[in-house]
Amino acid sequence: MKKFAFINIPSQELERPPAAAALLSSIIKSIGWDCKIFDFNLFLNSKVDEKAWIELEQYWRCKIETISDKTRSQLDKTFELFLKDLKSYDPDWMGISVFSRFSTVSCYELLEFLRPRIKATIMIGGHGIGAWPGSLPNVDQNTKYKTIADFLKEENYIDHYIVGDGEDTMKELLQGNRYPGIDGLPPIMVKDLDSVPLPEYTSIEPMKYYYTDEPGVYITMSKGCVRRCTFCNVPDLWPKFTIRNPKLLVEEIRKNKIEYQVNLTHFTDSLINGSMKHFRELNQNLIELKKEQTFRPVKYMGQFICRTQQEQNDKDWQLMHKGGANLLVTGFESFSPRVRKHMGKNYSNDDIAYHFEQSAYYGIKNVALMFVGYPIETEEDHEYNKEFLYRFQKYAKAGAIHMVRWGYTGMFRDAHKVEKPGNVKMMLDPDFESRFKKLPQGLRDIALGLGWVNENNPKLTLRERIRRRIELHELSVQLGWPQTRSREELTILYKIIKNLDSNKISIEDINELEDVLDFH
Ligand code: B12
Ligand code: SF4
Repeated sequence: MKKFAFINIPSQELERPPAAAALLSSIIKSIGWDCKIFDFNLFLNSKVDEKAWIELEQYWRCKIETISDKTRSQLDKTFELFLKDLKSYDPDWMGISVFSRFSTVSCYELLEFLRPRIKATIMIGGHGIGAWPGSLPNVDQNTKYKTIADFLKEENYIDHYIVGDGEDTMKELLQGNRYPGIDGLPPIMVKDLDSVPLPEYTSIEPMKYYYTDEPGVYITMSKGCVRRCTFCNVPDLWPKFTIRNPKLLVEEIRKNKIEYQVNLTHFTDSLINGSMKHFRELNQNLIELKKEQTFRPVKYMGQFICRTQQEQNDKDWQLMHKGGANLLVTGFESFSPRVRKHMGKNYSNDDIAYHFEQSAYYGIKNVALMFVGYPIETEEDHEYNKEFLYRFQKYAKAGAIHMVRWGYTGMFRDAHKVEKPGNVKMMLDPDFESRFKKLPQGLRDIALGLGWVNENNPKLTLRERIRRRIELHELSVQLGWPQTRSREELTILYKIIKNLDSNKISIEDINELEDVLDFH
């Protein structure tokens, strides 16, 4: 029997087991192979001291270019121990999961160590493999290759890479077939989510992870989105909305409770209520499951879209409550109907009020995602956002709004997506361009993403966007709204605004930008 070592690497949260490892290992087993998961992220955490861990986290995130000798020695020792474990398994193939672009440095380091020491055929996959290789340590301004994956393949660190969804593609590659997504072929989405086997956590039990309240797992109900908002990359990653049969989902939730004592499901979906029909069915099936005493504590959280009152009613909220809805991460984005319409969101302010009213009634918490400085946003639109804070303050105080995030102060990598004839024509401030010349490309793109002006709304300069962001922050604090991760973002914005007059924004000022502006 062929053996596959599936390796999970930093940087990833240690709150729950890695979803890709649990899912793809199960798929590998379904074709008759043996598969063992090696969570190098957790392994490393158990082997190095706290100081080294913190330094390494910075290193993985490209914040520092080298690590201290002490940390290096701990890392090298851990690599040796990890190699021992791997060798005792003696895999024919190895797969490394590169979760995001913050996993590329660790991927490169691990491969540099493992490649000469192990015979197995190596593949990589995950969202991070499309990142630019210039940010890797000791890879000088590597403009020859477009992505980390190309670089690693051409320089013989790996044998194969898979772009996009891994469910079908990995199986095809292991069976020796050519298939979209493999080694540079344009990818396609997973064909049928219902035929994918259920994930397994046998060697990565949820209890082993550093959960905040209680152990949980990630579950994918759907991929893609039913909308195409101007600022969002989800429709680019998954062009078609595809969803799993609710019965199978509940089977997975049941299995996770019985086998791993897990009550909490964290859906990875861009929106869990993308199809109202499926969502109702899911809740109905969960209500059935929860009739049995053991499953009563089962609950879920996930990203949500605000729906109009024509699309839902009180009964839907009751169903959600009974089905175990616990926390909804909801992108309301703006309280200005005009701004929302431009974004591609069609609910009204009354619909938002209804959403909060129902949430509060049924004890369902919300994280409200809001957007400051959208390209067509005027002073009047900004006033609407302030009104949002006054109008729904009672829900924030009562806990129905668990947190608000005033984020994304206007970063557009793909400016043409928000451009609409007549009201948006994006321009890059040329001065920013020259100022950011020396930054690594990945960071430069992000920094430049800040420097836009909409020719048709010229008053909305970077300075004005930052002013609005800070005003909303101050008002949120004054009204007692709990907020998410704002300290780092505001520190950067503050540094930028401080230096805007002298036009001396330096790399140090915006070094942490990537961490704070591109969250979701
Ligand atoms: C849950 C989640 C989080 C959680 C938990 C992350 C964790 N486990 O540590 C939180 C909120 C903490 C988070 C943080 C971040 N996230 Co996040 N996150 C997600 C989300 C919603 C689900 C991920 C998931 O578990 N999916 C389910 C599993 C099964 O899928 P998967 O891991 O993507 O794996 C699939 C493929 O990638 C591939 N694959 C994966 N590994 C392998 C390995 C091999 C060998 C092969 C062949 C294939 C393969 O096959 C799998 C099945 O299709 C995704 C969006 C999404 N819907 O996928 C974003 C997403 C992955 N996150 C993203 C980003 C940018 C981040 C952050 C960098 C944000 C930030 N600025 O801080 C951080 C980075 C994480 C870190 N700690 O450093 C981006 C990644 C884009 C990119 N190219 O880098 C995504 C795609 C969101 C987006 N719309 O852009 N994230
Ligand atoms: S912002 Fe939300 S609703 Fe809009 S396309 Fe992205 S995931 Fe879908």
